[in-house]
Amino acid sequence: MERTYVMIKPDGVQRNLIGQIVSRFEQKGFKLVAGKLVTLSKETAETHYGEHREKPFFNELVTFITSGPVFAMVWEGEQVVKISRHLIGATNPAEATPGSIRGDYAIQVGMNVIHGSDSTESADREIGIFFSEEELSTYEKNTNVWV
Ligand code: DAT
Ligand code: MG
Repeated sequence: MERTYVMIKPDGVQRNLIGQIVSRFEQKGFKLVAGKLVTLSKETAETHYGEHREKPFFNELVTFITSGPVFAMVWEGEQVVKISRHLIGATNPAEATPGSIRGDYAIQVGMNVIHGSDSTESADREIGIFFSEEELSTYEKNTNVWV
């Protein structure tokens, strides 16, 4: 079954949005496989955002993402990577549709509340950065047949 890496950024944690955001993924029908509150080191942040190393906003991004605890999660389900990106909304909250997480909770592109993997390859890579195999729970839900 497909898995994705989702991370509530320091602004989302500080603004008490963990519960509401987790609820959206639960209500959609996805399964929580792992979750923890963690403060990223500079090295972990630079690895996670490695694809943006040459971008002008890279230093600002690393400073922000390491500024306080993030809530790191792994969610599982059919097409969870693509559907999570829809739940999350466009990178720039000014373009994110109302009803999406960024559309409802964020204003600035630099502080857009949440991260979600953009492909199954990114998901595998990012899950590997943040979680060990033992931290990923394998279990069945009785609602599987309905959702
Ligand atoms: P996403 O988080 O939607 O996958 P991304 O991978 O292009 O977006 O960028 C990673 C993060 O970097 C993004 O969530 C916020 C920040 N960022 C992107 N573009 C930016 C910009 N033009 N100015 C400032 N921060 C930016
Ligand atoms: Mg991205």
